[in-house]
Amino acid sequence: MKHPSVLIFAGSDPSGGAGLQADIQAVAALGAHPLTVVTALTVQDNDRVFAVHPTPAALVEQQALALIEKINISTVKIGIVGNHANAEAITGIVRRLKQAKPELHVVLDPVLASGHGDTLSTENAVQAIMPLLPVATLIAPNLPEAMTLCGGETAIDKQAQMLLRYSPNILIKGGHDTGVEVINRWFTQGRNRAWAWPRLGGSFHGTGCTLASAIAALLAQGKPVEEALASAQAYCHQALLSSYAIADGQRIPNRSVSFFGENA
Ligand code: PXL
Repeated sequence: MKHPSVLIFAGSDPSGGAGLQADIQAVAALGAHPLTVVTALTVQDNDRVFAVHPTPAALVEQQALALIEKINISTVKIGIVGNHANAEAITGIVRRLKQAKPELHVVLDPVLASGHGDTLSTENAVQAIMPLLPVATLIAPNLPEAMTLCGGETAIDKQAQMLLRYSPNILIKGGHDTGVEVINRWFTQGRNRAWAWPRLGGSFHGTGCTLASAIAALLAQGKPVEEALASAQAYCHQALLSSYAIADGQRIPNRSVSFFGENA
């Protein structure tokens, strides 16, 4: 029996708050192994993104091919892709994996901008990620992303219906809303569920990456989608409760927080 591996496509965040660095910590903390294909190098601190340099698409493909030819992939997690050519390359890899393993889970964090609204793509971010929507088995947008992906639609139920045309599971995350609770809504064929979490003060760098990677790590270990979503949110909440500051500004989720996997 081999350790379950999550194939991560993401950008490097030198601040260690978001992106690949966050993904590695979260996947490892929840008991899976992170395989990391770098899609972009970013220049940033814990608040602002100053530059994004996408990896050449051929190199994204080569990194992934070397891994998938040898290692069994339990789940795929996709963060920023950098540009459209990389999205196409990743889509090709995922389609190939799905041919061999149709039940493969693919978690897409459709990142359109950083927490501060800085761009994380060198092209129109929505057009860049479109090829990935139909290969995802879970799309997890925050509220601004859901609205933008759905052409300005503001009603969450309608956003979910539009996104369900692409993918069987949609998690619309309420972190950008106001109110004392953060409400995350899961939509799937035949079953919807919402989770409410106390809204914490302050702002955080890499919350979305942490959650999506935690979900992927749990799916990689065979957890059903609903259980993976519930436990990953509980873990993410713990990571935020014990977050720490490395400078003024956004705090870093503590992804090494001890977590025993109970559902909240
Ligand atoms: O949290 C979204 C995100 C994803 N990937 C990278 C990032 C960020 C936010 O800053 O820098 C590389």
